[in-house]
Amino acid sequence: MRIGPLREGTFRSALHEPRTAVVLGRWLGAALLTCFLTGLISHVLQQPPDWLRDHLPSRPVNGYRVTQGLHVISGIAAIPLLGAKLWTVYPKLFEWPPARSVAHALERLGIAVLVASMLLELFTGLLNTLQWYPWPFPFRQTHFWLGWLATGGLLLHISAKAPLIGAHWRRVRPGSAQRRAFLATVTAAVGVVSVTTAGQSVPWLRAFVLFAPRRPDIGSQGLPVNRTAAQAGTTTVPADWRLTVTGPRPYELTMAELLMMEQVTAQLPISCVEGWSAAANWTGVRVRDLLDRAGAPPSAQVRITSLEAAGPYAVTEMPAPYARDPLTLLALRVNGEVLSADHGYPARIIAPNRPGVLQTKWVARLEAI
Ligand SMILES: Nc1nc2c(c(=O)[nH]1)N[C@H]1C(S)=C(S)[C@@H](COP(=O)(O)O)O[C@H]1N2
Ligand SMILES: [Mo]
Repeated sequence: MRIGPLREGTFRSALHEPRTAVVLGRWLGAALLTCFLTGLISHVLQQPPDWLRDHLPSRPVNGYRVTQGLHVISGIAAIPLLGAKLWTVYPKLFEWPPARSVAHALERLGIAVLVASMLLELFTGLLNTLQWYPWPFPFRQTHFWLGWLATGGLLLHISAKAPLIGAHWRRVRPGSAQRRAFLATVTAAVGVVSVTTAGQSVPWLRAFVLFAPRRPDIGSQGLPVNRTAAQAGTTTVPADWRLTVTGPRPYELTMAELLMMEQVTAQLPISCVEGWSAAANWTGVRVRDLLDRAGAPPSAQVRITSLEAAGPYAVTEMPAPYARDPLTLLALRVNGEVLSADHGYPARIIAPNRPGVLQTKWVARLEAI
């Protein structure tokens, strides 16, 4: 049976050893933990459980910009780290005998689940940053559950390996030149993929955005556009467009009437779940003022309906903490100009500390619920 890679002495590199695995594992663990926690934040903001809905924080204004930027950067940094970690340990795949005991067999099965879910998780996440969905399942739910599976598998793996990790946590002998070179190469790879991606959310790294799908300063009116008016079928807005606001005292407003209300300007970012973010100056009417005028109670949530006929973001819901925030606007202008069709003309929602997907464009209707 001991043929091919199963033969003794097939793997000669001195780097297939626990100290290298532990050093890489620490970095990888830190990246994955950051990625998991920031991913949970993103999930909760997009789909809050009922008990949390009224307690979501609308501040800090840039909160989601930071957490989602970190989510994408740490996920991308994890890719070369995982590659290096798997390379370090892959001779174990050909261990002989394949299972020494039931416990050993279970541990190997656990590692199979861990590696498979981790690879799929990072792969789906990476493709999502490119807005490419070549699979039949819904991205967000799959990414969420795979995240739990991978993190659970990781915790089991760490506890199973705790004695080995402990034994190699501190350096006992000076590291070999070969290991230093390997770790330096991995560090360089992580640095390059992180820095060339981070510029999509970190303004002072903008010059290095090579790998990121977006440059946050390129697009209509100086902002990127994720879904254009042409894609959404909203290039022509009906001439008799009116904003409908429902509540105890429903009403409609023309654009001229909206412009007669108090106009507020706020600097707020669009923070896309795919990792890019960009700040802009938005001017418009406070959502709070519109709801008060309809007699909605302070605890009311708002259902926002777009002119967009179909699409996952044609209708969104905004919990009360955002609706009451004085910075949450029904924006009519961006950076001093009337919104372009691609940025949501005639009106769009912009709220602090919110995922970009929920900043609804081409708004037609606000319902206090
Ligand atoms: N009606 C509607 N609004 C939408 C979307 C959409 O598909 N339909 N896309 C959202 C997404 S994913 C993001 S990141 C932001 C992008 O805003 P921008 O195109 O104005 O930069 O708009 C959001 N608003
Ligand atoms: Mo987005």
